Amino acid sequence: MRPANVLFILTDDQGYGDLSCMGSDVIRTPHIDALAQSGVRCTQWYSGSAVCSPSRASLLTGRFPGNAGVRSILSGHRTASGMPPEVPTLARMLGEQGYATFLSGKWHLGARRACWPSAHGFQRWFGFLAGCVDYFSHIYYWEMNHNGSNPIHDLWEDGREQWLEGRYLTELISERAIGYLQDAHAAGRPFFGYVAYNAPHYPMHAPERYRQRFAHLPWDRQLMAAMLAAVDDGVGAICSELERLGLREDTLIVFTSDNGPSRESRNWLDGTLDPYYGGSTGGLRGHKFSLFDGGIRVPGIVSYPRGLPRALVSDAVVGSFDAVPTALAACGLPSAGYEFDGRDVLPDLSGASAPARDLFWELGGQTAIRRDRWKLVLNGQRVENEPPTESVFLADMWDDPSERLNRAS
Ligand SMILES: [Ca+2]
Repeated sequence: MRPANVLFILTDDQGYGDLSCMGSDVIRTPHIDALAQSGVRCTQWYSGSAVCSPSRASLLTGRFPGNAGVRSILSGHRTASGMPPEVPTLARMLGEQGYATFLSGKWHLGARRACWPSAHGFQRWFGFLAGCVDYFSHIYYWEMNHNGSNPIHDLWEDGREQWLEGRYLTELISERAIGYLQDAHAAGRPFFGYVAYNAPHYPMHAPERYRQRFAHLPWDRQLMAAMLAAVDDGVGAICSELERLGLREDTLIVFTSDNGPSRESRNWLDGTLDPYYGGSTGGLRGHKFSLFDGGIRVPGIVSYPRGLPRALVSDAVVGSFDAVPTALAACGLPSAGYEFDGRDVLPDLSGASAPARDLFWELGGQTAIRRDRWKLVLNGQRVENEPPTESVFLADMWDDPSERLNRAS
């Protein structure tokens, strides 16, 4: 049997409700919906954190973020420290087994050279190192508005700065991902690809050709829908290329988001402080930055035609911390020797009943634990910079997935 390929496709600040197959009434994602039809769509998929860097560390290492050495959002200036290089990522694990490894998209796990993707096992990489860039100039403005530092150009390929001004970043990320998987195929090597779209993270930029598709929507939903349409086209192109190369059956694809939708007031990068409401949690409580489910329960799709059922909807409690051990299992490689908080969830996603376990999150002063039907949140905030709503909040997630009724009071 040919070795499995692995593809992680990550979006940024995409809410639980922001796919058409997750019930959105305005967003249209036919290619991602088709991906879900080709595998398992998870209704209780959790990210490792409610913000970018810790969530990405968890996805790439199979650990809860603190155990990967990343507990908070990392800075984006060129000397910013990042995830400790000694923490093994899936790129390093599979690279050591002869896999081609590549990243196309957002890194946000350290901008200094010692923390670059190449230091974490990615043999090829294209994209940017900070938390967000202008989608057309690829300049990181956020820190300029935040602490007065200069804007920083932030687009790279294999360690060399790339000047591709005017090209829409979402399309560039899709193009490079396809190029890298073509190169791996031409070299006769299995691959691990990490396609990390920064859409729909602010700044809210989308070319007119995508906005036109949603001209009937109010502007905030229009932009969200347009940015996700560009991602959806990219996912469709990647899947089509895998089909064309005869690789689709053998490729495990994990599609998810790094955290819930942003309601931050700095989305415009121009000094405007206007909370953005364009993303949807699908009715879950809280947003990005919150350890209520709106911040951490996100879209989750796992497609592996060779090893998983098709068109299955699963309510197994699983998440991004499971992606690495699951990928190793799909590749037929042992997990022994690695420290994981997640586990291989191929059995869970095939419909088998799995042993219960505790899931854990921490962010600033917030802590959360999910055990079976119960979820405990300590000092939970709904959005960034608001005081906690309650010091202790216990929810029955089976009866009350929106965390409305506090069973601890
Ligand atoms: Ca994010």
